[in-house]
Amino acid sequence: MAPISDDLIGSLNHAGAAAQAEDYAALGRQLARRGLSIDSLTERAMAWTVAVPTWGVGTGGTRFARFPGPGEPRNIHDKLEDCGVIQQLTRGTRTVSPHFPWDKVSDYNALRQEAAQYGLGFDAVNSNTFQDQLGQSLSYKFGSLAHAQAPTRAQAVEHNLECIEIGRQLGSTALTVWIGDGTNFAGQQNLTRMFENYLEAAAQIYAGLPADWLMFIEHKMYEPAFYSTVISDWGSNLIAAQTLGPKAKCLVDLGHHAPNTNIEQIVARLVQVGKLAGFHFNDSKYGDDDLDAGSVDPFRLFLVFNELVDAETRGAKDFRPAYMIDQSHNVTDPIESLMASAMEIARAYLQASLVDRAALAEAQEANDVLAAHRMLKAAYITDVSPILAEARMRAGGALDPIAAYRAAGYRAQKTAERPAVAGSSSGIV
Ligand SMILES: [Mn+2]
Repeated sequence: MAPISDDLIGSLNHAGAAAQAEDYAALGRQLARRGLSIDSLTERAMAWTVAVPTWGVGTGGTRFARFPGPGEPRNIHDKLEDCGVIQQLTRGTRTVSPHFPWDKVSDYNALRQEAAQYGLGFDAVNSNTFQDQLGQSLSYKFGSLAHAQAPTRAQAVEHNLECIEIGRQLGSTALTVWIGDGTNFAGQQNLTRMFENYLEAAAQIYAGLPADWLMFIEHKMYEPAFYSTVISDWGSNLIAAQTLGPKAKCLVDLGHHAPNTNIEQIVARLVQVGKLAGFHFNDSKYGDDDLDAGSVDPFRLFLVFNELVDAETRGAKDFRPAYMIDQSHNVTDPIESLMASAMEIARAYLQASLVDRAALAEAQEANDVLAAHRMLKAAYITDVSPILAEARMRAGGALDPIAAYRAAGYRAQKTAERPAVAGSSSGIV
């Protein structure tokens, strides 16, 4: 079940094939002079995948307003179709990350098969105790897992256990937990007791994890709480993960740190202690902006991947990070933004793969500062676009996914098929 015509993709690829072959050959010669095989890099690009969040295909919003886009997905079925387009054209987004209760259905086995028809599987499931649902008995206004009152904490634990059960049916093997719990006023709550409440409740979720599952804990500096947040930084996150046990790991969302924080160093630390769960990729200028990956600071994205590829190369212990996009698209077509972001993330991964790790270690050993730095820069400024395009084309995707998407007229078609509905949810965590 292909949302876009394969014939259209084929004819567009055919039109661009000669120029692609020329660019690929030229880059191949340049990389060969540097001792790198373009074919093995292309294979590496073809093996790469990053998960798309189901909420990312809808238009996001801010706390001021949401400006709905035309032909938005109305439910999980529409969302899977849109994620299917992203995978069909880019071939680098083979899983989706669902969010509950937003993506609830009555038959998860059927949903799993529906996703498989688009070539999609399910990544980590996300719980939601940061808003109240219709008919919910206790409110999360003053918190969920860290709430002052035990019945509210128990309700939040129960929801997470339900998410695990749904995820099990979908073939997922991880639960991502982000809570908005915190305070807006000094004195509102006891800072220590809140964290103790969280740890006790999280331990009950942890106890419900199947043997092969992981629990991803996501920290975020502030928002919706603005005075204190329970899991505000990687320190609190690491304490929680270490307290809970080996199946709990720390998820890094690139927008959830103070401005100018050295995120790549946090990544290195978490890798070193075997506690890196994975990523929520996006970009940021000031805070949790959820801008498109690589759109503000592509060099930082590269430096994060430099740590990841370094860890992969040296076979770091317990290193199998889950990669996911977490963005809010307010002024672009979400499908275009997600395709562009997936390609930027793959680009950073590939650029980091160009670094000669042995030569870099030698320069570091000799304290040859500029040589070491220039090795990173040489990798970063290499335009690997022809490799990414080749990988897409060989896997049956589009040479230029955004051009193919526009030529297919998918959005206009969906605008006719999907009348707008009021109150559709969008996520910003
Ligand atoms: Mn996130």
